[in-house]
This record gives sequence, structure tokens and C-alpha cells, in this order.
Amino acid sequence: MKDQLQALETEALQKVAEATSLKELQDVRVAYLGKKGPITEVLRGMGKLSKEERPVIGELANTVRGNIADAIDGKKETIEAAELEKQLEEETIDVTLPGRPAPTGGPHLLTSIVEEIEDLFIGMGFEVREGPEVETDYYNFEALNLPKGHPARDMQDSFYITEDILMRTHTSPVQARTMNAMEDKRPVKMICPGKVYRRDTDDATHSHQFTQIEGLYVDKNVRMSDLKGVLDRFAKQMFGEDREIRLRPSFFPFTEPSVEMDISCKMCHGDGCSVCKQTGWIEILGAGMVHPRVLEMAGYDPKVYSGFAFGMGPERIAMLKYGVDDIRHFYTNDKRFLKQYHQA
Ligand code: 2NL
Repeated sequence: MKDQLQALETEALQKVAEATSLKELQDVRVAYLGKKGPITEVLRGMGKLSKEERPVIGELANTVRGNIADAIDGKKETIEAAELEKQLEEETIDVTLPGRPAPTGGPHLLTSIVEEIEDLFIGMGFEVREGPEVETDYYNFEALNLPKGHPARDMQDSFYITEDILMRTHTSPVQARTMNAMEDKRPVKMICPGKVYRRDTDDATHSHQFTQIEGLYVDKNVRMSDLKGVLDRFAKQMFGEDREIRLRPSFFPFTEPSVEMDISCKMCHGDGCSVCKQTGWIEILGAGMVHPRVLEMAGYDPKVYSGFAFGMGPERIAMLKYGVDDIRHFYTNDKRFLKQYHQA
């Protein structure tokens, strides 16, 4: 029985040494020290032993059990320490990794374009002014040399609130108001960006609501060459220093003479392509020398003062600059479209 116990101990210690996980170790504990294990068996059979043998075997059995239990506990600590070490190694956080960027929005392409144009004209000494989108018939038409019955009123028929109040059809009323408010009739040098409204059927190139930027410079001795210089700088800064401008005669009721400005086509360098419709030139804006009647109505003596004015559509500028093919993209707010221009 003594030999049997000693063999059991050797065998158990061997198994403990071989165990590589807590699960295997637990299996060894159950196999050797459990209620159905061989040691318990020996202790149960003690009754059959002689009086002399009983304490000797009993003591040996307890020693063997104690040794096995100690070996298991020792090994358990070793395995646990190794597992902790492994876990610490695997779950290390690299605090030097750059963080994941949080998704952010960005300015709408139209906002970026309007701000770019504003900055450009501020750089040439223009002030930025805004005004009401709901206007009186007087400031929207009358003060701009578009009297009642003028055919241009049919062309830009708008959304009327009452017979005398309407959604503005251009931003010019802001300029007429600014000139009017100038008590001492000082020079005016301003641009006015903003939303305008016209009764139109929406399609790829028309929208019933769109934006406009108009400019006005009134002073003594303002000449057509000043207009040309300012617009040339605008065109080159906006579309590239290699662009040329061209002024063609045109008509607006509030300017005389009136012109339309084209920029040279970058795609074909003047040879003619689909972008410029085979002409080598792309129409950008309308402009002219402020009509003497407009100056007079605003209280500026046209014999003393002269001025130039221009008007452009930021949507058109953005469409040409970025190759946008449909004005409705600016207003339908498809994020796939908008996201492309967050860096614009
Ligand atoms: C266009 C043409 C234009 C103006 C706007 C203006 C304003 C005042 C006096 C005289 Cl207060 N003129 N504005 C002048 C010429 C052209 O816009 O095609 N815009 C998209």
C-alpha cells in the first residue's frame, strides 16, 4: 500500500508538471484528489488495515495528498502569472497611434464660391452689403429704371406678395437702398450677394430661387476702363491668370452702355469646343455704366458722378469652375454631391 501511494504521488506530480492550462490542472486535481480519486479510495480502505499499519498509512496518505495539492497550487500560480503576462502583452494599447478623425461637415459649394468672390472684391476695396429678400416694387423695379409697363418686368415676372411687394428678382435694390441712404452722397463701392427669386420652371440651367452677386462703384470720374480693369482682375483671380476677357455690347435698363463679359475658354484655348459652344469664349456676367436716371433717382447728380455696375450668378461661376452640369445639384442637397466640395 505504501508503494502504491508513492507511485500515485510520482504519477500525479508528473501530470502536474505536464499541465499547461488551468483546465488541465483542474482535471489532475479531480483525478487524484477528488471524491472518486485513488487517495480517497486508500483512506476509505483504512478500516481493513491492522492497528499498527493504520496510522503509518494514514499519515503517508495525508502527506501524499498534501504534496499533490501543494504542487497543483504552485503550478496554478505559475500558469496564472503566465496567462496574465500574455494578456497584458496582447491587449497593449499604442497610445501614439493617431486618433480616428470625427466626421465633420463643411461649407456648401455655393457658400465657398460666394465667400471666395467676396474676398476677391474686398481685396479691391469693395464693401459687402446685404438687404431684404422681400422688396417693394419701387426698389426692385422703379429705382432701377424699370417703370410700370416696362417689358423687362414681364421677362422677370416674380412672386408677388401684394401688388406692391414681391420677392426680389435681383440684388440691385440693396444697391439702390445704399445709394439712397447716403446722406452726403459719398462714393459707393460695394458688392451685394444674396438669394433672388424668379418665376421660372426648374431645369438643368434654371431655378426659381438662385443667388446673385452684384457690384457697384459710384464716384467722380469712374470710367468704363475702371470696370474693365476690375472685371479682368476678377476673371484672372477666379479662373486663372492665363484667362482673357472680352466685352460685348448688350442691354440692361439700369446701365448705359451695357456689356456682357466672356472669358476665354481654357479647354480649347480659343479653338472652339463643346464647353464654349465652338466660340472660344464663355459668358460669365453682365455689366455696364450706371444709367444716369438710376443715379438721379438715388440722389447722385449724374453730371458730377458716374459709376459702373455688374451682376453675376455664383451658381454659373461654380458650374464653370467645377464642371457641375445641373443647377439643381445646389438645391437638392445630395450629400454625395456636396461632400466632393468640402475642400473647395
Ligand atoms: C446679369 C446682369 C447686371 C447690374 C446688374 C446694377 C445695379 C445698379 C445700377 C446699375 Cl444699383 N446696375 N446692376 C448692372 C448690369 C448687369 O446683371 O446678367 N446678372 C446675372
